[in-house]
Amino acid sequence: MLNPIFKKEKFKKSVREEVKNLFRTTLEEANSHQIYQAVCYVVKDVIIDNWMKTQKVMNETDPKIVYYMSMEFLTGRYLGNNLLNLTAYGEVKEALDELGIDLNAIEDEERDPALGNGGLGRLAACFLDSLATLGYAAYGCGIRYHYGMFKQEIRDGYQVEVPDNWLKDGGYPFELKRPEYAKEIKFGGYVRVSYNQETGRNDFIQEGYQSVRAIPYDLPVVGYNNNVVNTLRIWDAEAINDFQLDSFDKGDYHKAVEQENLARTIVEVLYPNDNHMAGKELRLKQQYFFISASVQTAIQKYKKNHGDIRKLYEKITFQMNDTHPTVAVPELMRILMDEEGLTWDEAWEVTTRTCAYTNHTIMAEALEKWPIELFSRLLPRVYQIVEEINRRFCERVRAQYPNNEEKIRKMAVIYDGQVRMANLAIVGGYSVNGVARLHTEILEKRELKDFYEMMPEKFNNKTNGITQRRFLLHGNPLLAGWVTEHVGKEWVTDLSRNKGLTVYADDEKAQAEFMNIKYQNKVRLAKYIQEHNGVEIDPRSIFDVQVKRLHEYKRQLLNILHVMYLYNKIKEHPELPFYPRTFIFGAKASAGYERAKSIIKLINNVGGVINHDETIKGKLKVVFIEDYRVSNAELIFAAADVSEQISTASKEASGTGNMKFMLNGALTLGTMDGANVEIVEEVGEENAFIFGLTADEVMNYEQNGGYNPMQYFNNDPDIRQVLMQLINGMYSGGDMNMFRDIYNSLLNTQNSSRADMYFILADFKSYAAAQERVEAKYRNEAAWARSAILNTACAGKFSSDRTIQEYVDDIWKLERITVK
Ligand code: 26Q
Repeated sequence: MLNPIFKKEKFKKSVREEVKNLFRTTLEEANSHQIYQAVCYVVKDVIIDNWMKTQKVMNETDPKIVYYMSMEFLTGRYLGNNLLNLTAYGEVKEALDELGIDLNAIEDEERDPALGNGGLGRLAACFLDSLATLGYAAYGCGIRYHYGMFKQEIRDGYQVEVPDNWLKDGGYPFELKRPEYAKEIKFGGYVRVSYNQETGRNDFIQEGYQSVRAIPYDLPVVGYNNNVVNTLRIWDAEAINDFQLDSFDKGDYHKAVEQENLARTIVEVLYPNDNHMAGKELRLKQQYFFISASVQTAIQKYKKNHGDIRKLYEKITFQMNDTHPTVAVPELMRILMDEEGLTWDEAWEVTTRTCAYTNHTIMAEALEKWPIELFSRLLPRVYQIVEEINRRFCERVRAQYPNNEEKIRKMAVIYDGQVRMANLAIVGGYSVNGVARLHTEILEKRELKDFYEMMPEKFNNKTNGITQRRFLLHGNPLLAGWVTEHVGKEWVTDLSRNKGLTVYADDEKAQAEFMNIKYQNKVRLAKYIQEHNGVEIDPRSIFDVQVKRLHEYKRQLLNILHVMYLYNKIKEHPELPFYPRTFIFGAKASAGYERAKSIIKLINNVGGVINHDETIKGKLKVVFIEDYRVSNAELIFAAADVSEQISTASKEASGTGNMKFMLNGALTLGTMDGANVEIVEEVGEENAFIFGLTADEVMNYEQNGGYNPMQYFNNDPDIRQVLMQLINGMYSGGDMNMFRDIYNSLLNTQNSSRADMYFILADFKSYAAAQERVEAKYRNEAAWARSAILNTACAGKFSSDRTIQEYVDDIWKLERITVK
């Protein structure tokens, strides 16, 4: 049911009013940004009504609530998505049309909130969308970074990081500051123990600490067509600068200044590391800051309506998005014991029935470990609790596995001077899940084998998903309309309906329509690339796309080396048939990741040479899309023919881009890694291009000390030619050193067991052969169209609605709410 506010005449009047109130100007004189803001405020009015209604229903029906705790929420823009979920997009578009305003242009005025790095942060955003749409009570808990993921500019082929000041000119239109829910967060100092006559127990009192005030800002999470509005609560920091220091420090000017500093720095910026642990003190402060605030809030809310804190787990679950929020375990223990007066055993019972942990990686360099010195200095009371958790757990391990120190070495929470957050999360929670079937198997059989053997009941798989509302309904309106024509509108909340498209896979008319829509989307992307990158590309060429964070394990390097190889082939054999191909890249490298940055430079330089070589008659193009982010991702997925998912098998826990491409009818070119395995299972191997070593093969090599890439260099002239071109100046204006580090990483490094750690040369030929199958298939338009339709048809499993329902059934046990 359309809210009357969106009736065209009413809506137009409201926008006029809003422009007048906000900017003291008329609609005719307002600029696009002002109109964008006015439209947001009109939409926000509707949302706030539903928000309050949802709150009311929650208060009345008292459902169990999941708190999804995450250092990252990569939401992307709000306006378009909110309009769609309110089912008002069409009406608003028409109303604005009548005013001579283009809704797309208005949407483009919105900055992307980029409060996340990549997969993990975007997953959190998809989950919130599905939770609200399915009608489950949920809070997202996160941080209001003042600077999100940096903006990427490419200058002379190099990545340059530009700060992302997403809050500049007056904050964000959809957020709501809630100062009345502020919480105090304490850092440092020491713990004084004092015997309490009344309780007969010790009190633990933190003294000499510094503190900051955590202020929540709420963002609405609008469910699709169901009046539900959940909350994403992100915490900002303010100084407690009224000099109300605890009694020991009265008048301590120096300390007051330090506290101001702490407040200013703590939420200043998102760490731009993806799949890599930065052991920085400030990062641990950020973690405790938002976790303590969120846990305090959850307990306070629970106590409003419930008497017995021992039953907290009946109404609350804390889902920890990777180990980053794991300090929730000891923080909950602390509050239950020190503030609520529970015994250790009582508090442990509650905590281990409330907390649950999702693992997103097995890569050693991403596992969070904190030096005891740092952890105990920053969080003295929390550290005491972690020590006791560790002591009791080791006791259990020793009882179950006598004389087996190997078990302690692997499973202890504190070991070798470090607090191991994954172990803490596993021990302190009731659920441990991986994010794709293969990934969970690797956790159970290898990485977390000892834990799995000791507590198999905790382990489960939840294959990731994506929201079809952003990545098809919003991002690809043409295909969304086509799907609706063929299977009805229900796919928007039930993606399994796409299965109904299967019968059209061989239908000539359907194939032509599908391919025409893909073509229109390729034209749209070509225009974007022309405008933003100044490169002209041919929408009739095959669009072969790899967009994701830049990481060696994701193997953008394999892709670009293969492009260099193709270029050699075309130059040597200009007479051979070659179907025109455009290789499209988009990727940010972490600021300190030098090799990743060199790979970006290499991609750009290869593009620079190939794109300007007239002799190859436009057969090959390479483009690097600057500043890959949620908003341009929507355009990119819609326009892709080939989805590059080429990680070293076993390294990519799931991948979620792979699902977005599939939904938009791209064919996967990938290894048997992460969720690719399940994608191929759904769509059939004949509708994808699979290549390369398997996860078992890779892990076996690794266990036996690696493999020797030299054999490929010595025995394969194509590979040798491409590698030599890294150091002969061909792509570096004669500079033989520009790409030498990349070359070395693949070959010698004095130590062959650390050469080509991601098996690029081992997989090269198999990849090239798969690429030939891509070309052969594309030449047969009917065959390609058939496979493309089947990809969209078989994407149902990969809706985050399905994923969330599994979390609800197996882990969270929530009941649905209904609003109005
Ligand atoms: C840790 C400590 C200090 C600083 C930063 C970090 C950090 C930050 C982000 C560590 C890891 C991340 C991000 C990880 C991530 O995005 N993982 C991806 O999660 C997706 C959702 O499950 C999966 O699909 C991807 O396979 C996985 O790589």
